[in-house]
Amino acid sequence: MRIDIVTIFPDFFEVLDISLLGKARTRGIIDLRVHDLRDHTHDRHRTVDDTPYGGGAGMVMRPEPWGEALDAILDDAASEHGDPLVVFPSPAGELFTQAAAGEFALEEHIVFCCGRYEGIDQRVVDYAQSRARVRLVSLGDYVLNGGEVAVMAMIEAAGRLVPGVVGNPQSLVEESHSDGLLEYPSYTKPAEWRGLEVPPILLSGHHAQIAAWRREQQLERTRRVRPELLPPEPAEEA
Ligand code: 6GU
Repeated sequence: MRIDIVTIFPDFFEVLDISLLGKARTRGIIDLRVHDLRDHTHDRHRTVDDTPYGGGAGMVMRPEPWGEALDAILDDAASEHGDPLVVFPSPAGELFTQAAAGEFALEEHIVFCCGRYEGIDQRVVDYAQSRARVRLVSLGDYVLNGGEVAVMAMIEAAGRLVPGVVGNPQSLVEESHSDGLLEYPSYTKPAEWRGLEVPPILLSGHHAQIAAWRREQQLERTRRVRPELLPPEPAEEA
């Protein structure tokens, strides 16, 4: 899988050299390339932003450097990688969910465009749409200063679903959101710690009862903190 990131803060992504994603890169499973948007400016101050048409607070990212950066990546990839997806992290986008992470993991080539300031000139999105499939994706209902942290989260969530990145595929099946519910609580040795005991059922060796207990824990947790994830209760008879 090829991933390109365009940003004014390329150093942000150095952490992707470490951990599971770093290993996937050295092993050639993920080909990740980070690009400095300012390399596509041509003025002495390497300007990437300007004041918004129509007025208002903040600055908007100018379209020209983005157009050049996208052309360079998409032209370079055209022969090698099929049908790219261009992702704009944006609080105005669709919600990034486990399902979206799973879809990203199936892509051959994703280009992440990290906006800063009040956003990117809308024509950049329109232009990208003329060359590739485009998705605007939000991490949640809060505002970050830029797309970098959001892209890091999306790459981590999608990257670990790419075959070969996570060692034991079963660990992907038994985690929060994989079945639409929150994960059950986990315990390891010692069986008693600071007066706190591991639930005895987990020490019983009764696999079916353990599975049933874990399921109940998942349902209880989900009801308590994320009831909107549960299927709607059947309506009462009149
Ligand atoms: Cl993807 N970008 C920004 N700037 N803020 C966000 C976000 C993305 N998702 C939630 N807040």
